[in-house]
Amino acid sequence: MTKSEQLFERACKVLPGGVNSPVRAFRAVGGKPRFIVKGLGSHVLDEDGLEYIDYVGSWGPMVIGHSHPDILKAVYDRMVNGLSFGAPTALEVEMAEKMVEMVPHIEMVRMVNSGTEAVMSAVRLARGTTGRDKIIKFEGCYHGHSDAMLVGAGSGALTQGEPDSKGVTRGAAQDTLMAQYNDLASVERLLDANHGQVAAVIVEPVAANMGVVPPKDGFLQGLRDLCDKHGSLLIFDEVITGFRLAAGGAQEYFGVRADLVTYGKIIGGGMPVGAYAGPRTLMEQVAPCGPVYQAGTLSGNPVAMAAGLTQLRILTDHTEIYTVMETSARYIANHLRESAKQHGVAMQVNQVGSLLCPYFTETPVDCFAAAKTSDTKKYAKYFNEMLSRGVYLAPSQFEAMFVSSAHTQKDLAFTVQAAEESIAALGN
Ligand code: KE4
Repeated sequence: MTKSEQLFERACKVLPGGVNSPVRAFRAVGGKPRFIVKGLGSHVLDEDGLEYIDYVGSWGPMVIGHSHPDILKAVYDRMVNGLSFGAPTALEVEMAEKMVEMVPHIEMVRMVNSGTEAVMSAVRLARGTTGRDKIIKFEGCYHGHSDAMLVGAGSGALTQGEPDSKGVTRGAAQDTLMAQYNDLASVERLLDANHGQVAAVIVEPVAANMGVVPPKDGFLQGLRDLCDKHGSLLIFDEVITGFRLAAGGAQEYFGVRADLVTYGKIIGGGMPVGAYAGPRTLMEQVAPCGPVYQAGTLSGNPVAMAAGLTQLRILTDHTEIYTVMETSARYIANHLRESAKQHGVAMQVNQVGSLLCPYFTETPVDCFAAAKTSDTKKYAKYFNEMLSRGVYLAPSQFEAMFVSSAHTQKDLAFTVQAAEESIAALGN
């Protein structure tokens, strides 16, 4: 047995499924997860000394690569003076000021500890400020595991084969309405049928939990217009797209204003951080200055702020990173398409900014129903072929490839060569 296999055997005795988050268990792709000991730049090393080019990047946070020296130094310098106080620190102020500086249309921020917590809190704020109960989300979009969001969810919930989780009560789910991504009519029907009852529409500006599905032209602006018409708030869940598509996230990238925005991943620099943000009129409704309660022992943790703030500062000081990442992602996408064509493998490749995803289907993937036509068994074989060649992809068809600024030309060339060989192997 390999060291990873030995660790997984032990893990399964004390951790549900041997993991602390379902998608890590490799159940959608078969085989056993690799236990990682080190990350540096675009590479990770597992317990058996095998090295991989990493396109998971902790599911998005590692946008400038693992173990960036400036981030490690900031964390060290902060933690030697104590890890957590449960009292305000200057770093939290600097972090919020930085986010307000980078992101259009936000004036205030509240830090939390995960994307789930950010979404849960933003939904409560939307309900509290509108006095309305219902929320519209999109089938196949994932917004974390709070009860109201585990209805028709994507990401790990999808591959579990039980999109609606056990334990979510009818009461918790009844106010969550389901629309179809890239289908404005499905949203309008729900808004009309629930006139005056919809607090918010929550959307991933790029759906990155059903693979990667970009918004059709006019879709996001259409949501903005529908929300304005119906007095509902528009929530952009930017846990993945925030600070990744552009310094100002999807609002900047697509030029569409959201009322509330949720964050995670990149703003923690690899540490557990989430946040929700918006205009003062909404955010001042949050306790202690308003009636919408939300709290957290480790919210704004100074060590996590040191990591996240350093990463944000690097992104704003080097905005060329965004062009570099998009160019790298487009390079991989184009080569995947060429290899699939060369070997007669049905493949669609969606790419937006530094996010991309290959689907094994003849159907262009512009919605959840199309994403589900992908041959997930073929994805599993492709995943394992790539893993065996030293390229670590998301262990599920319904996730994204995360390209970072740390992926070098050598990494890209290696990746597309491995992909060409892996795709060729699919044909056999
Ligand atoms: P967390 O609670 O996992 O920090 O964030 C939840 C969340 C919210 N919104 C969006 C758009 C998200 O993508 C996520 C979490 N993303 C998944 C990856 N698709 C996390 C990976 C995992 O669950 O282990």
